[in-house]
Amino acid sequence: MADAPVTLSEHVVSQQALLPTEHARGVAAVVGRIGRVAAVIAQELAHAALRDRLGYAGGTNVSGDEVKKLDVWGHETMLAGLRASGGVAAFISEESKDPIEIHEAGGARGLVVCCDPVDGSSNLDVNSPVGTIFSVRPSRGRIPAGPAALGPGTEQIAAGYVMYGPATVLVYTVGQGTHGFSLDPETGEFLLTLPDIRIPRRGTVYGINEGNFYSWHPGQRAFVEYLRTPDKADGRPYSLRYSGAMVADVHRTLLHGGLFMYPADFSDPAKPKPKLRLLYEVAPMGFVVEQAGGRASTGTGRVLELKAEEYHQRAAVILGSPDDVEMAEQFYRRGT
Ligand code: AFP
Repeated sequence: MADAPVTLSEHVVSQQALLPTEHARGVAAVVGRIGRVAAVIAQELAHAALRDRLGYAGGTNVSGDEVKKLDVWGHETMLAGLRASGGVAAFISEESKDPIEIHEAGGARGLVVCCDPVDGSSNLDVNSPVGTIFSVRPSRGRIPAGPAALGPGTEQIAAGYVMYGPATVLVYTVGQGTHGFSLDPETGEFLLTLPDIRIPRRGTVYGINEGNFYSWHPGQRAFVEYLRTPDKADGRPYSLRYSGAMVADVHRTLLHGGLFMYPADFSDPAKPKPKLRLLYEVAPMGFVVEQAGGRASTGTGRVLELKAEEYHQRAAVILGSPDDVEMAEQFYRRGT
């Protein structure tokens, strides 16, 4: 008889031994809780059009994005879930300018969670994939706990994402490989379907918003020109796939290899302007991809070594198959 599938809760418990002792139980509780919140978000997304939950809430968030009703609802739902986990000392969310301190869970064991509850929300009105991205760090007893999130991404002790697509998939790491689960809509349970994901060394697909081509760094432009120049023996041209939701583009890259890139806007070379947020988009995805054998770079350095100076800081990212990311860095070094 086939073995019963491993549930997310069982898997997280089995990973506890790999975590620093003081955080093992807290991380298991937080990741398990994010899985439960994700199942609720998946349900809400499926019913959103029927319940008049699509469209704008009015106003913009701290990053200047127009806020959707589901962004607000996702933030409140995630906050309630993390509060209930009992282990979260601070919550940093795309939808809140300042960290939300949760005093009852302070102390050395308290965790800081950075999260984009509904990432890619501009896809919602056209029924295309969206996601949740999360990152967990130790607070080390700091009060307030929020500033503990500003260290380099190497301080993350867990990270992952949920993709709400044809199926809902949760992928996470605690620093010992990257593992994927599919939501069983009948039971609300996430079941292990992608154990120990390994990204191919090189891919055949790249994902980037090519509409921004003329505002990129010259090395970035030269690299994309190279990817689309035919050379059969070298496996080029690469195919272009881009969904507008980082989670969907990273998930494809993780499974099939290749690249996801969101480079900075270099229209003013003295002041390059990246778009994606470091704490709850770039750093957690960097951790997940590295743990699957991939690489995550800014074009000139490792993403996980970037330190944030503020909570909603932005960073450039080129992530994916290690050989492809290495190639991108070579073009940045050459500059053309
Ligand atoms: P929204 O949540 O505002 O839709 O932004 C999504 C996102 O942060 C990320 O998920 C995408 O990769 C990226 O922005 C898409 O940005 P462009 O629309 O500029 O390509």
